[in-house]
Amino acid sequence: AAILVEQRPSVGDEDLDTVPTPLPLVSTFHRERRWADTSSYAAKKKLQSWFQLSNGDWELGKILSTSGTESVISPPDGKVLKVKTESLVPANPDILDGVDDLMQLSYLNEPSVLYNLQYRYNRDMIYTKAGPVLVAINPFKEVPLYGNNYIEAYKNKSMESPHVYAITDTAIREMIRDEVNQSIIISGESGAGKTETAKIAMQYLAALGGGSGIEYEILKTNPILEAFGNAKTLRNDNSSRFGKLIEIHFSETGKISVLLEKSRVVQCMEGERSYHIFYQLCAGASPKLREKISLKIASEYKYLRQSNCYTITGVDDAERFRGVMEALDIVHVSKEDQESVFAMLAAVLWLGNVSFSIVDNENHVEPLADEGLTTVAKLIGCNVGELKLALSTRKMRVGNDTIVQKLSLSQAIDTRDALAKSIYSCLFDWLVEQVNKSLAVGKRRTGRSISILDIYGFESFERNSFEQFCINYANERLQQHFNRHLFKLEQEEYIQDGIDWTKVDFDDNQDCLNLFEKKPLGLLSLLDEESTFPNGTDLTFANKLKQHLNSNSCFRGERGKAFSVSHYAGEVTYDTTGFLEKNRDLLHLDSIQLLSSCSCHLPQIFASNMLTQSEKPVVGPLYKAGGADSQKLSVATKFKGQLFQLMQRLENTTPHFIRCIKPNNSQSPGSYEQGLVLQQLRCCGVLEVVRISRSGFPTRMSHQKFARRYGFLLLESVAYSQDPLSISVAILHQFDILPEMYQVGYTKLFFRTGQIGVLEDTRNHTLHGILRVQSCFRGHQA
Ligand code: AD9
Ligand code: MG
Repeated sequence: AAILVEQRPSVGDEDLDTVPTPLPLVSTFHRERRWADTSSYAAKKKLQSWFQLSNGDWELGKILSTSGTESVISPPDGKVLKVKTESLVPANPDILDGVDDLMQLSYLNEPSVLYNLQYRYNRDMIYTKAGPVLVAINPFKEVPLYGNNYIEAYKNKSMESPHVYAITDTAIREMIRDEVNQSIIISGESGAGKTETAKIAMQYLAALGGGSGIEYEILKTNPILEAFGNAKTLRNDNSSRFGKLIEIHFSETGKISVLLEKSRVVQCMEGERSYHIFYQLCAGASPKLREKISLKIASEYKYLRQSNCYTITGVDDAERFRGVMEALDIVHVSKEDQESVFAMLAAVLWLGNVSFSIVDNENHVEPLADEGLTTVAKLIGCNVGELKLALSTRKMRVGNDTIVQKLSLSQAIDTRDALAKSIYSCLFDWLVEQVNKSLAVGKRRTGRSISILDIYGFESFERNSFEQFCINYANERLQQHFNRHLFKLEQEEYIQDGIDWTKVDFDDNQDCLNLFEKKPLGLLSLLDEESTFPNGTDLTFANKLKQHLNSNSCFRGERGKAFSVSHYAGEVTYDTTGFLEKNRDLLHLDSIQLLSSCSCHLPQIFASNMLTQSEKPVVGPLYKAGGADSQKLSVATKFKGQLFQLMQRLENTTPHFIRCIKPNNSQSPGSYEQGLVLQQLRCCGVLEVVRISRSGFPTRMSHQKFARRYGFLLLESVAYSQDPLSISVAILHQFDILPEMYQVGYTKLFFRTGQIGVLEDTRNHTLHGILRVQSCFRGHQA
């Protein structure tokens, strides 16, 4: 080493001592060692290698020499550094820079993957394959990758670089080829680009539909769902606060199902916003509409004022409002109904302004009979007295008697907020129903479908509450679906079909799911149990968790009312403040009765929907809170139920996964933070996927299907009496598919990536030829 260093006069030994000391190996690296023996690699000096800076970033350097445990390495800036030999990670040759599938990398380690993605990202190639998974890095700017020319190119296969269009195209082809429903599952952190990606996939489907299809209609309804279901958060100016599954039935009808976070209506954090539609309405309503629904400017409303944020840079709320009205026209919501929708929104805003005063020496309260109260009554169509009563008392049944209980200030506020939330969420459900109805007009639901899932991403904030708890639980389930498909099922299939295969480990998140779902001692059960106790508080809930769950390795009790969960994507600390209230989400019968007595038709519809909902026989724990007359499912249980339904729908489809990655936390273009990207890659298992796909056999087909599909391509006619396997083998020989590229299982043939392409091409060409001949023939006859 000394000799080499001396050859560079500008660098002395002192320099070597002051260079940043590379960090020790990070724990995940034990895995990658399997892929490369670093010491023998480092011995081949002059090769490029990765070393880690003290800030954790990786840098490329040339190995100048290696002596035992130390190596001398020279990064491009001309410095010379001494590093621990074992900390070096082999780099790929330049020729592999920016490969479009990570499977092609000779050295598959974290820095190489990070570098490859960054290399592409810097050139606006935001999509990269990781075996079967598409990795999409949010550009935070417009990139020239979309539109009709691109769609055309992917459609006729003249373009093959990784793209959402390509994945969508594959889904369509597989749907037709295998006659199986497909799903495109888009995941990633908040702000990573899921919703945009879903729209891009829809664009492709819409273009294939030829411009009149259901996909266009769905695209056009987007402004409605985004206005009512998205909001500005600290992570994303346009954050979806609902999970969305768009189901497109070919070529019949589409359907959208959703799960909405409704607490945002009444509270949100500093710097965030409530749902876009409130601000759009306040900014964009015509003077006539304003007068009709007694609308003021956004800052007049307490619900909107609390977070101190009214606008989003670069977004014109008034203009968006016009877009929403157009979209409502498109889904055939009449002008009259639209006005009712806006009246309901105004009612929600005015409800937030209702305030209370103490009326007796037991601290019972009544709402002030001011502008807020009278306007709400006018907007929903009830009289002020009834509204006042509904917000300050609660009827309770004791034995056969009904007694009227007066409310304290905090009870009254909860009642008011619960009413506001339920009006909003009923409104949202009603709109989704209108959208679905309009999509279903005159169409029958048969045929195959493609579903696109865009669900809120994993969230971890400074302070995490009930909403994050639900969202992260949903993501945990989704992650399991991903794992199951890409690892478990894949490997099980190999083993079942008897092919040679060494098992690859993957991170299973079953323990974490058990922590949530186990009965009776899981997070959800304990939450529901505590919610039914009249004296249950957030603190007693937290204590109960610590008492029962401390032995679970995914759980950690924290100080006070907090606890932590080790999610697949990292540890999150939850603050239980507000958990019970949000989970109970009581809407007392008094409020429902109030709505049903209103003269306006939307409140009536809402009330009847709520009643039928709570009367429905439901599986799962029902509870009566505080002996009140409300009987319904807790929010968490309902959420879990909806989630299970969703997963069940997905289970019956062939999934295609898109992993969205957020390259920085500032929503700005051109910035790529290695650490942030790495953490996301790790937690979504991208590296493992590549490893397994590289060593595995991602394409498979039963002997029968293979023989049927390609048998006609055989040059020598193999007797048709022959069994499918013999025909298959004959095809494999004819096309010179190398023995290491496939395996013959008991029932299926397994292929390494890219093998089936030649066969498909030949088949398509041949078929095309045959069709042409046929149509010529018909032409002659005619
Ligand atoms: V959340 O979980 O709903 O909070 P998403 O849905 O993952 O989140 P979203 O799709 O809303 O994120 O993307 C955030 C922002 O990134 C968008 O508003 C765009 O400004 C930006 N973005 C994302 N994808 C693209 C893209 N392909 N091209 C350009 C993009 N900009
Ligand atoms: Mg979104």
